Amino acid sequence: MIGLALTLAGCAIVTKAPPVANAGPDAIVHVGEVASFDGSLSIDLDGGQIVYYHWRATAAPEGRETEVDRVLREGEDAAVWTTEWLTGEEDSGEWVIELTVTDDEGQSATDDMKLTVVP
Ligand SMILES: [Ca+2]
Repeated sequence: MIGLALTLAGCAIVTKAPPVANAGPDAIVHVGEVASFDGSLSIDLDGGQIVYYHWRATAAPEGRETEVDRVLREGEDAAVWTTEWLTGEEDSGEWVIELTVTDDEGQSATDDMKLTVVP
């Protein structure tokens, strides 16, 4: 009975848990290509739903610093998306893209991925 009580107590703890963000693997794209992002492996540990995805740049190559903090895509349907623009020569270098997910209880989590644009 002690074991059962501990199990039930454990369940009580996880009935409300924050999500875990997964921004997907680091990626490399060539100039002239689109970039794809996949945050679909993000999960809510208590079985809830992730209701909002928010992607932004947190680091940009030299000369593109004005892009830092720019929101790239957000919304309930923004788990998986592809840029509507082609990368240009000026985008060459390393970017850090941060994904923030929010669950149905308003709790959030972040993860980031590195996007490298090569000529
Ligand atoms: Ca939750």
